[in-house]
Amino acid sequence: MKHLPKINVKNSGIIKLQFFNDFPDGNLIIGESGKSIPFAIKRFYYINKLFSGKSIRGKHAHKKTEQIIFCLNGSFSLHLDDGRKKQSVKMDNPNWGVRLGRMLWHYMDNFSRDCVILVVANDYYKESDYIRNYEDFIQRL
Ligand code: T46
Repeated sequence: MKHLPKINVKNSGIIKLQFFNDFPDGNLIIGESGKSIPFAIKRFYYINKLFSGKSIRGKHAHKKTEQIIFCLNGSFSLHLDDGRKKQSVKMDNPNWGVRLGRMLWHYMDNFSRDCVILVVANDYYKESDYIRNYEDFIQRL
């Protein structure tokens, strides 16, 4: 698999999916809970129509929720910060995702017009699980 980035921040990493490209009619990419996806999926959401080009999403960390973010189409930049190390990853391949583990500040920008993002999570939405202030995030580490 080419262009597989190395992740150096804590509570993250690359999640590789099973990939079949031997069909004449397109690709098939598979994730399974407890196998490539290291938790039981309780929720998923996708983000599309990022037309403005100047959008910034994220800018928060989660206290307990674990997620994996995928770029299903197009591309975007994912910025990760564990409080000590920072890393930016170009997301442009649906065959792999990035783990957004607990206490990992992250935001996304530089979206292509055709970008479609999928996120799978191990818990339901709870606003109380979000840390949306960076100083608060640093203090809680
Ligand atoms: C994350 C990044 C990658 C819900 O009601 N339920 C949900 O499951 C989600 C994800 C959001 N919401 C509400 C909360 C806000 O009122 O939708 C609104 C927009 O959410 P937010 O500003 O957090 O969206 P993003 O794109 O900045 O962040 C999202 C996820 O919220 C977050 O967990 O890690 O994508």
